[in-house]
Amino acid sequence: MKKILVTGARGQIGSELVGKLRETYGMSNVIATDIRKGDEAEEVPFEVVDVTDSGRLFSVAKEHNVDTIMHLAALLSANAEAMPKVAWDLNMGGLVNALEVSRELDLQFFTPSSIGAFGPSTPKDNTPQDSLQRPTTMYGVNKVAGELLCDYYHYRYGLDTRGVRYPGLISHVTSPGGGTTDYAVEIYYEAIKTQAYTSYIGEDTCMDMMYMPDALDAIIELMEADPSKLVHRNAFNITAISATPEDFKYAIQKHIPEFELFYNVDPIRQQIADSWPNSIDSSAARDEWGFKAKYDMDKMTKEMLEKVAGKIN
Ligand code: AKB
Repeated sequence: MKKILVTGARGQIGSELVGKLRETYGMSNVIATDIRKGDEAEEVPFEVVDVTDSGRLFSVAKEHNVDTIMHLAALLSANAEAMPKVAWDLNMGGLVNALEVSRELDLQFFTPSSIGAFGPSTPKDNTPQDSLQRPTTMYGVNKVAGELLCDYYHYRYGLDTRGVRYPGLISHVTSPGGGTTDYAVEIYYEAIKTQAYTSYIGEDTCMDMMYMPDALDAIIELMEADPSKLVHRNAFNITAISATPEDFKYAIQKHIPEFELFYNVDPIRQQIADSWPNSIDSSAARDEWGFKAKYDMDKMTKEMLEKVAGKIN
């Protein structure tokens, strides 16, 4: 049975991953940590940890006797572009601290990369697992450096590091905040609230997306995968849906025919989106550890609209 410490546990992925891990491995075997204190009613174990404080991270990991770190604390792309130095300090400083703690305590390690690790010179369609990575955003620079660092800790120290490149993640539980793909979550809330949405991403811009349950399953499946089958270790391309804002509109209109989509493009986020792939090839993840998404656009849209309506109405 695993004993897992999750950083960034109150973020978009962490707030759902902790519950899923507790269902799978037991309540007391998942230590949620975040820089933000939880509310009183929050389920324990929970510890306040700032990942840039390596001493604190080490002592919490040691005290709880964990065997795995899932390191999620990071700034997303648009926030990282607005605060590049803060992003460097948090995204790289936090990662190297989490890797060092894992090395010292010999822990299994997971951290996500992103489609943001690709850049304008990467092949845009069906982007291969191993491809040109010259991103032009601070987030992308952090993600490529992070992928390489995780590979380095594996080759240099034999650490069991694993990771995926996430597309935009869509969830009705916790909003993302500060990402380029956030429109794909906001659109569902506005569809329910006002039957209209103004997208800051242009109508023809295609990006990969995934519904959160698939994203969570991917972590558990990869961490449980037989290491002898893994040719890659970190930064597996995974995807479920390649879509433009117009594709979301058509999917939503199947349930809310009066839904309207308008555009007011934000040049900064559009430039980031334009530097990312239209679609990525996830065959390495499928072949090496059996990744397969369960949600396509229609299945996700039906569930998102039901869940968001249940929250709002
Ligand atoms: C973002 O938009 O920054 C993230 C990502 C694709 O990594 N959702």
